[in-house]
Amino acid sequence: MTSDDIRSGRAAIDAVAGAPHRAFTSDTRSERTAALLGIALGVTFTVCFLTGLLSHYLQDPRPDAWFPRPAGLYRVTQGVHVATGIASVPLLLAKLWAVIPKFYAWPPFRSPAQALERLALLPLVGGGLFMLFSGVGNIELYRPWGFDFTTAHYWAAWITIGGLIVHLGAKLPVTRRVLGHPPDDEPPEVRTGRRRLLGTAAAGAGVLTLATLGQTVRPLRAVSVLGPRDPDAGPQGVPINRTAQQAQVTDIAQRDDYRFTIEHPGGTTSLTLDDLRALPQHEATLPISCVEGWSADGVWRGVRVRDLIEMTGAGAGSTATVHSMQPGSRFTSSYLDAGFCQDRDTLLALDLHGEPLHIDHGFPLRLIAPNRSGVLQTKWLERMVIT
Ligand SMILES: Nc1nc2c(c(=O)[nH]1)N[C@H]1C(S)=C(S)[C@@H](COP(=O)(O)O)O[C@H]1N2
Ligand SMILES: [Mo]
Repeated sequence: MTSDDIRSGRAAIDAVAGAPHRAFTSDTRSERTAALLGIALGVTFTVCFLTGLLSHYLQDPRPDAWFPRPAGLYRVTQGVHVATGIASVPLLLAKLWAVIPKFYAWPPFRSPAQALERLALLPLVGGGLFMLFSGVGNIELYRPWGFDFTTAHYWAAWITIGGLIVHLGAKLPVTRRVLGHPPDDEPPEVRTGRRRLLGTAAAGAGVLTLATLGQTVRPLRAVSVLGPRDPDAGPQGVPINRTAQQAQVTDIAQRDDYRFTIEHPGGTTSLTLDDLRALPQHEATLPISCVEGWSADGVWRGVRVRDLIEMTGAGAGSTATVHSMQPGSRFTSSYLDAGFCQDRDTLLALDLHGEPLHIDHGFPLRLIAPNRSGVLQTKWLERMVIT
């Protein structure tokens, strides 16, 4: 390719891109708009990253530093994670729109520092687009990809945040300069143009957030056109993550000779469903808070884990792991540290909303405990190991 070819190619790009970007051709204008959008994105990305790290940690079947109270905390942090991710979509699109002439600026860099700054755009823009596309796809239950979502989303987050840190460092002086001096000499049409772009991005973020938050904030259900889960739709008024059939437990979960076994330091105890029902029953109103962004309250009734521990003679410092009869999958067991074991609302539930659990909600027995991600509320229990 000759330099003439490059020049004529650039002229063609300018001809196409020039018209929509007329309002952003001046550096000062694009800098101020880009800086404001950058701040908004810096906030949403950081909050989304931190709540995402927490969520990732709490999907580990054995998180060892977590606590049962306040009961609804995880529901809020995960709602914030999904909401900030969704609000980032229009912000990122507006930001790319505002800075697009810079992507084909020539020469691409003038100093090694600028080369580094521009290189960091690759993980930042590429990673950011990947995070939002995969995240939104996952909550919309649209998963055309062949990779494991959790692993890819987690590692891409670190790559994106690395790019963000370099970018913020490089842009700090510019941001300070453009925000420190209000542009009094700015032509009115520039200000109008910026207000329109920022207004559109903010409105887009607001509408998208409202349209998905209904998955977890019940009063917003009516406007929740994008959330695929209605928190009221499902057997017994609670959505289902994986059905008994999908988990291949339909037959074994309904066997007449069902026994729940407790292995403890003093031996093994085997309980029938009638035995479990004969024990003191307790009620707790607790949410299922799925990592996929939906959550729903349930009124659960069953046996306290701490009563079972006491019954076996194990001490109050005991920990417990519950196991599902579901054949091998990542989330077929769940660990309860001493704090969770002793919480009055940590139940092996037999009933939901006054009826025996629907088979898809974990009949005959499931774990339900406060401040916990949905993936750790194991269904179709057959065994508990106390140590
Ligand atoms: N054995 C087993 N338990 C499980 C799951 C599963 O796939 N298998 N899914 C978990 C997930 S991801 C969630 S969000 C909750 C959902 O509970 P629900 O289907 O009763 O609403 O169950 C959890 N318990
Ligand atoms: Mo879930």
